[in-house]
Amino acid sequence: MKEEFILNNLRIKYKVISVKRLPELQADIDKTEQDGNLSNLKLFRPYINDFKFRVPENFPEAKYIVVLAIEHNLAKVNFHLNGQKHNIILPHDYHRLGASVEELAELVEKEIIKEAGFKVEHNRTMHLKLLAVRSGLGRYGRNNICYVDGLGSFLSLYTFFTDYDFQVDNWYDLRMLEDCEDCSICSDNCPTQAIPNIDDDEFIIDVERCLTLHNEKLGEFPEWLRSDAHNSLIGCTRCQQYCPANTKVIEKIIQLEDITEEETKMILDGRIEEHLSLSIGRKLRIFDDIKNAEYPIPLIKRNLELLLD
Ligand code: B12
Ligand code: SF4
Ligand code: SF4
Repeated sequence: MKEEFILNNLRIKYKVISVKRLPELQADIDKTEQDGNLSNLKLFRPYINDFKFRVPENFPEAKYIVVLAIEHNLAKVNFHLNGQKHNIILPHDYHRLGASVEELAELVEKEIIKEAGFKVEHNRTMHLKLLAVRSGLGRYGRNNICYVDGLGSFLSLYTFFTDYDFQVDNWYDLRMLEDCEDCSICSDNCPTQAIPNIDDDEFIIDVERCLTLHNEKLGEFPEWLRSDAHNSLIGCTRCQQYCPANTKVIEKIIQLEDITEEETKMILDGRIEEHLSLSIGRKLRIFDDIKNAEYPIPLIKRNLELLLD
């Protein structure tokens, strides 16, 4: 079975996993919780509170889950200020993927299922890395991120339930990348020491220390967080940037449209002018609507100031 496609110039790989495996997937998470490895921090819990490995209530006939890994590369953007150009990284998870959920659903229907009459429904309430690793699509890196052969870690994961019966039983151990065995580059480069040391028998990062948890939301930074830890407009790239398993994909950078002097000044002055804000949101590919922006201008202002300092 062909398990790789190109859509809108993006490489896509997939695997399927039977819904019969859902209780075992939930048991993985329950065990992580029981072992005390799932942080209770108020800032973290809302990300996963609604997650549950189960068949959706409105789709009881679902038989399989299709797990897609879609190429999603790092982006860079120039902010112009006082005659200077500041080239800043916007990690892959923050700028919009070059394919919509509808296009991905269509790919599942037409290229993967290939038979008419089956339902395909996107799901947002499951732990995606675990699904990808258990289905055999990817493996965990020491940095706790999922790697897929040929895509490295610069990818986004999507899942769709379907009532089509693939008649396969994919189920793999929780595997770590072979490259990680004698490597500690991500742990050495993590600016907040969130990644377990090579000698630790641990595979889950200390999410409370992960810079991303703190800088992708508006709010106060914890006192221990040094301002020089910040390296990207939102999130952090340090544990993927120098990873040997990313050598082939790290150079595939998307250059976004420059943010002009006028736009940079508007951000830094803390003003919100609708037309400039919209233009910034579109250039960064992070929002089209300033009222419902997940990463609004005040968040960009706070993070940009830290980087320019
Ligand atoms: C919550 C969340 C966060 C939190 C917590 C991160 C974390 N490590 O869990 C914060 C805000 C910190 C975060 C940060 C980032 N995130 Co995030 N995040 C999520 C989210 C919503 C849920 C993740 C989750 O379920 N965590 C709970 C933990 C317990 O799950 P787990 O990591 O799979 O844990 C398993 C392993 O540890 C394993 N395990 C146990 N024992 C053993 C033994 C061995 C040998 C092995 C190998 C494994 C193993 O068991 C655990 C489960 O039982 C997903 C989207 C989704 N719906 O899944 C995106 C997601 C994981 N994030 C993503 C990204 C890109 C990032 C960032 C890179 C963004 C950035 N550039 O800054 C960083 C990376 C930080 C890092 N090093 O992990 C992508 C990852 C893509 C990929 N290639 O894996 C996802 C899938 C979103 C997407 N759109 O595709 N994220
Ligand atoms: S930097 Fe090294 S240890 Fe970390 S994920 Fe990459 S290969 Fe594994
Ligand atoms: S995203 Fe940054 S802070 Fe979080 S684990 Fe990776 S290197 Fe550390």
